[in-house]
This record gives sequence, C-alpha cells and structure tokens, in this order.
Amino acid sequence: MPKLKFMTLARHIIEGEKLHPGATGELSKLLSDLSLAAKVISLEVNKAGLADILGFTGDNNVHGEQVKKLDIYAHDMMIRAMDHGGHLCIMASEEEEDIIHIPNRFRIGKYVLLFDPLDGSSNIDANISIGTIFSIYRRISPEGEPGTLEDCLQQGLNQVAAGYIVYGSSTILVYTAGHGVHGFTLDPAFGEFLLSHEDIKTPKKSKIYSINEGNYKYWHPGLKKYIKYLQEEDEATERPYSSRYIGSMVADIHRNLLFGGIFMYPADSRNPNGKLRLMYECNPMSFIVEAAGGRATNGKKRILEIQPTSLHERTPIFIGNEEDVKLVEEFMAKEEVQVQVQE
Ligand code: FDP
Repeated sequence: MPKLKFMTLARHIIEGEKLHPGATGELSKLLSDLSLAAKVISLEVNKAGLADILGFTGDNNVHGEQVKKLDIYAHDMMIRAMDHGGHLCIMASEEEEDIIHIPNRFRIGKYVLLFDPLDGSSNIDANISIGTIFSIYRRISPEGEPGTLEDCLQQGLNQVAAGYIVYGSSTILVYTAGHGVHGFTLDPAFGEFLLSHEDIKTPKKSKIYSINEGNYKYWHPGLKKYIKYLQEEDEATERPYSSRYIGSMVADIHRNLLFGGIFMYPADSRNPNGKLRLMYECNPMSFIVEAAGGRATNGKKRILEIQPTSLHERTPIFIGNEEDVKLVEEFMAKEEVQVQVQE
C-alpha cells in the first residue's frame, strides 16, 4: 500500500477549499469547529464506565458538576462548539424536539447544521462503536436573520457537506464536501486527525448484509425473499453472503463503506416508516455513500430526494453497494406486483 501524505484534517479542508474558486473559507472553519467537538466527545466516550469506578455519587462528579448521559453530553458539546463561530444560522439535533437558534450575541451565518450527537447510544455500556453524524446545508431564508425550520427541512440533495465520526478501536472522522470521501484517524498523541483513508470508493457489489433479522416476521414479503436469496449457495454470485449487524448504524455503514455491504433498516408491519431518522442519520449517510459510488433508497425512492416535512421524521433505508441495493428494490417491487394482482 502506498504511504499516505502526512496530512492533517485542517490542512485537507483548506486544500479542498482551494478547489472551489470564490469560497469564503466559512465552510472550512465550520468543519474545523466540528472536528474540535469530535475530539472532545471522543475523549469523553473513552472515559465511559469510569464514572462508577471513580466513585461519582448520584448525578454529580468530583467537580460538583452533573454527570450527564453521554448522548446529552455530546449534544451539549456540539452546540457549545458550534454556536459562536459565526457560520451557522440554525441547528437541529436528534436529541432536541425543536430547532436550536444561535444566541443573539453571536453573528448569524449562512449555514445550517443538523446532527445526531451519539448514534448507536444503546451500545455505549458494552464498549461497542458509536458515532456522531452531521449534515450541513446552505440556508434558504434571507441572510442576516435568524434561521428557520424551512432551512432545516431541505432535501438531502442540497447538503453541501456531511460526515461522521466513529468512536471505535480508534476514532475516525469521514467527510465529504463535494470532492471525494475522505477518512482521518485521530492520533491520540498529537490530538490531530490525520488522513488515513484518501478518496474512499465503495465496491459495486458486496458479500455482506446488515439488518436486524429479529424483525423478520414483520417484513415485506419481497425483503424476506431477498434475505433468503442472500443465504443460498451460488458460486457465481458469491453467495451465501455474510451477516454483520452491530446495531450501531454509523459503525455498520462505515464498515460496509470500506469493505462493501448493504445496510438495511426497513419498514415493517409494526413500524411503517422504519426506525432511522431522515434528517440526522439517513440523509448524511446517503450523501456520503453516494459520493463514494454507492446507492441509498427507501426501497422505491432515492433518500436524498425525499422532501422532509418534519424534523424528526423516520424513513426506511437500504444503503450500500449499488448492485445490492438495486437487487433488494427489485425483490420488493416483484412482490408488490403480485400482491396487486391478487387484489
Ligand atoms: P440506537 O437505538 O442504539 O441509537 O439510531 C438508532 C440506532 O441505534 C442505530 O444506530 C442502529 O442501527 C439502530 O438504532 C438499531 O436498531 P435495532 O436495535 O432495532 O436493530
């Protein structure tokens, strides 16, 4: 493997900006602020579990501060890192019901930030990889005024950048701002994100599928057939596939992005819109996977083309390698036709 250039995230962002004539540098600064939040959250995630050992009592730690659940900590940290840079006009977080305004004392900028502060948080206590996901849009409301809900409810296609940080065996930040998908690993000694995965391209076809099979009974008949198909033996199509499901979307998709794989969180008879959130999870991950050459749909429609109607809406998602996602769509469409014919 050729050695990568010694490139920090900060330098990479500045170099990327030079590719866009007329860029003001605001997006670069915004991304740098985000990487600072990621470093702080990473440090705190690595301390998970120590609160009990160090004898924190009740809700207070040794400094007399409240011990917060990690997802609330990450939510607060994102806001603290991002509200005063002068680049944002509005934010929204998976952890908060309403839009988050920029305090009056700070400059109001032209970008919109949506984030899931800690995805996969039910895995924290088992030391399983979790992550932060972010999505950046340009505002559509007039500049200089506070941002609005409409600024947040844009189609995923309008994203100008998106990324995620996985807190795993190491901390990695992956982002795209329209010139490829790049991954940076946090060097704990320097406290810097260093380029480790340049211009990530996901394979066209894979051998891995990721889905919560416990929900099998409630799935669409076409999806049931597709999963059974993946489990059959056939050398030509490299079946059976391997099943890999961490239950932490950001980590599952990161693995599939690198090695190839399809991740699915479908609709089922109990949850007609699936489980995952369009604005905080599906749009940013779809933007990244598409930029790496993959595909992401709700089974019928491209995720990035869904017009959101509310901040916390959910959508089914099929995301990963192009051929695999197309195939599951075909399986489901075939069954749809049969159901209609029977009716
Ligand atoms: P979690 O509930 O732990 O936050 O976003 C929700 C999410 O995790 C995803 O990260 C994950 O892929 C999914 O839920 C897991 O859901 P199931 O437990 O239903 O499989």
